[in-house]
Amino acid sequence: MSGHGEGMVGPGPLPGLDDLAVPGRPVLVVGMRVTGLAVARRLLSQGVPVVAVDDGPTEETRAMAAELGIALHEAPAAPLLGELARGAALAVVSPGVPVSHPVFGLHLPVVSEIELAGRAARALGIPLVAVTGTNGKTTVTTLVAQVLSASGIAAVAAGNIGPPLLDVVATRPEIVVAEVSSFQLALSQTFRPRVGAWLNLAEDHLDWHGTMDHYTESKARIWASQAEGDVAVGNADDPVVMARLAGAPAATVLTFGLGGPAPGRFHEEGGWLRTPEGEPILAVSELWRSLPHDRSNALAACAISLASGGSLTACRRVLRSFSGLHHRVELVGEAGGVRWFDDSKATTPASVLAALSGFDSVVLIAGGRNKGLDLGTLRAGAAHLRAVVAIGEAAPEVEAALGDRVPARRAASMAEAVEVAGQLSRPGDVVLLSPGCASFDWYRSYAERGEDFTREVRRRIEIGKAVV
Ligand code: UMA
Ligand code: ADP
Repeated sequence: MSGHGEGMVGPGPLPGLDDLAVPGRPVLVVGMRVTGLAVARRLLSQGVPVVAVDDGPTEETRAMAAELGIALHEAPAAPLLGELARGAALAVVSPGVPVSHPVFGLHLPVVSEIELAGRAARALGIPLVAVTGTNGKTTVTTLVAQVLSASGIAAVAAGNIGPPLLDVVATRPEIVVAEVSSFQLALSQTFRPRVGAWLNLAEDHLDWHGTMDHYTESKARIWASQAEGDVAVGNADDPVVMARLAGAPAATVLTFGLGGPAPGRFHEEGGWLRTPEGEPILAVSELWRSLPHDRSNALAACAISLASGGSLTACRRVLRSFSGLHHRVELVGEAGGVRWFDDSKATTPASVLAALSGFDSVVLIAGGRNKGLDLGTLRAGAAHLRAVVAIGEAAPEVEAALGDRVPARRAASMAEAVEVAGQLSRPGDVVLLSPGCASFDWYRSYAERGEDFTREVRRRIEIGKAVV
């Protein structure tokens, strides 16, 4: 079967996948976008037949399946799916396929792509550093990859952050820093990072997981297969993470937290980020920004990087030069004494509250597609608000959460939201797009939502300048 998708699959067959395959029987790949295509290409290149299922294919999906020469079953009804499952050795499902999908319960082993990637990495001796948590994964993963690179270790960031882990492992890098989501962990069996970090836990993705218990158990899988020689890193300020860390099987446990020194804890003291031994890493004032979650993320990145072979000098250099990621409390512009921030990546109430904690008087633009979360928790940030502009499908929930505390207005488009927020703001205020919800009601991604906001804000600022 070689020849399919050549040039995108890395050099040579990957070891470590044989245990999962049954000669002559296909693997059922469910979901054919970024993850599914990577899995299909990899398996085909190794001579494993693939049958694909996608419940919402696009023209591109169809074209890719045709190019790979595989059968694509579009939203198969239960009998056909059952028949495909009976013939298959295994199903590999994409992260977006929820546990309520009928592929579960068909007496067919079901795994995620990181399970395949983890097996291959182990067989190749490529160390995996994995980062999970409700919020801060991408920021910390980016920082760790940068610190390792600055330490002279050729590290590659992969996983939920963008490039599928399987694709990256296939290029045989020196080390991989993997951002792993609860979806990916939920269907892992033997995934064993050399260094595994769990940053925090708050309500998220309940539309996928069904219950908070299932979400928590999925996250806890980051540590479940660790053993001798591995390092577990957890957040000392998060009681659920700490409770799970107490039972983690890793030989070495490190923590990070803002609550002062303790054995094995990267901490803050006297205005400095410090190692567990009290050695100064960096003054908090030298960070790109110093909201509590920024300091926590910086400490986490140091703990993970040093446990993965990075140097303290590189931690200092990277933390000094880092300026934050796009769409995460990013300053878009300032006009008339009002600063406008894009925090479109805030898709949970917890991340909205983290952003609000940095400002005194905010006009908040919030709403979108709720992921099954209690938006009532936004009330904890009411003291920081001047007003709220509710958008998208969850607008009534945002109004119900905050409408009795602060003025609330509804907007039917981003342009209107920006206009209304401008009217409600006063000099010295911040206007913050921090939706606490997914973007899929109006957009294809949080990035598209952030770009739309940025465009509207810039337009408004330009018009303001022209009027003056
Ligand atoms: N599909 C089905 N049946 C379903 C659900 C989806 O067939 O029941 C199909 C869709 O029609 C589509 C495909 O599955 O064709 C989409 O699969 P997917 O949603 O898993 O998306 P991928 O393109 O494979 O991207 C995934 C991650 N997406 C999700 O977790 C939802 C990407 O994370 C990740 O970057 C990528 O793999 C590579 O690892 C995105 C994300 O939103 C950024 N992640 C969540 C988050 O960060 O909050 C966890
Ligand atoms: P993730 O990859 O887990 O979604 P990101 O680094 O992309 O995390 O940040 C997503 C959102 O969460 C942004 O709004 C960001 O400001 C916020 N955030 C980042 N780190 C934390 C943290 N440690 N606690 C709470 N919120 C955070």
